[in-house]
Amino acid sequence: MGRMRSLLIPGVDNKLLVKDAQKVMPDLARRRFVAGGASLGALTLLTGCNVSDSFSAEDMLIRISKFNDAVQALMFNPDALAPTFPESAITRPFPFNAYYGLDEAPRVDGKTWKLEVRGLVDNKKSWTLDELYQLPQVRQITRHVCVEGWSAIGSWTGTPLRDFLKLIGADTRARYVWFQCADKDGYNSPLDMRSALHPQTQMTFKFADEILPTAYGFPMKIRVPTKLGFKNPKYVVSMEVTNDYKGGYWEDQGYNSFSGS
Ligand SMILES: Nc1nc2c(c(=O)[nH]1)N[C@H]1C(S)=C(S)[C@@H](COP(=O)(O)O)O[C@H]1N2
Ligand SMILES: [Mo]
Repeated sequence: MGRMRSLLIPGVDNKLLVKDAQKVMPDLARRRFVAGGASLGALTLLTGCNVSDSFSAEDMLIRISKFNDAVQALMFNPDALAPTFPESAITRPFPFNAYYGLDEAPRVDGKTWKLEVRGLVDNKKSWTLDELYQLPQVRQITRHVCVEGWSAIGSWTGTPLRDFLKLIGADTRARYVWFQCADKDGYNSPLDMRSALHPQTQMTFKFADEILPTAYGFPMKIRVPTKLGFKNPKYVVSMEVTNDYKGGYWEDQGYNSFSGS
C-alpha cells in the first residue's frame, strides 16, 4: 500500500464504484462481498480484470450484475482456483509496494537467514535457504491485487505451502498460519488454514524465473493469489501454526483479515 497510486476510470470515485457494484450484485454475492470488506481490490479479484483497465464504470457494473459461475465459485468456495494467465500477460516492470520506499526494504543475508517454524508442528527445525531450494517447485502466472485498486500479473515459482506444512507435520486442523517478516518496524499477517492449504498458495523463491529480488521479498514471500496483496507477506522470517488470532500489520488497521475471494 504505502504511496497512493492514481487509479481508475477518470472521473469515477472508487468508493462510489464499490457502492454501485454492491447494488447490482446478486443478493448472496453482495452479502459475501460486504462481509469480506467490500474493497475495490476484492472487485478486481472477483471480476478477474483490473478495475482500472475498464473503459467505463458502466462496463464494470454490467459485468458485476452478470457475475458468472466462476465468480460465484470464487466467492463461495475458498478452494476455487485463481485465474492463471499466459506469459504475454505478465506486467513489466512489476510494481514494488510496501509501507516504505524500496531503499528501506530489508536486505536479508541469504547465507545466514533461516526460516523459523513454530507452534503446532511435529518438526520445529529451522530451514536454511539451501534446504528450502531442494524442495519441489512449481510456477504460476497469476494476478496480484492490491487493496488500493491496482493490480499486476506476475510469475512466481516456489513450493506449495501445503506440501511444506505436510512435510513438517503441521496440525492442519489449527486455524491459522501466522507469518512474521524482516521489515524494520515489523510486518506480519495471519492466513486462515483453508487458504494456507489452497493448491496455489506458495512459498515463493523466484520471480520471473530469477531468485526473488529484494523488491519482491527475498529470500521468501508467501504468494496467495486468492487473497489481496497485503496478505502476501514478503521477507518472511518465521511461520507459526496456531489457533490464536495474532493480528497483522494491515489487519490491525481495519483491513478485513479474510480479504480474498
Ligand atoms: N513484509 C512485507 N510484506 C508485504 C508488504 C510489506 O509492506 N511488507 N506489503 C504488502 C502489500 S500491501 C502488497 S500490495 C504487496 C506488494 O508486493 P510487490 O512489492 O511484490 O508488488 O506486498 C505485501 N506484502
Ligand atoms: Mo497492497
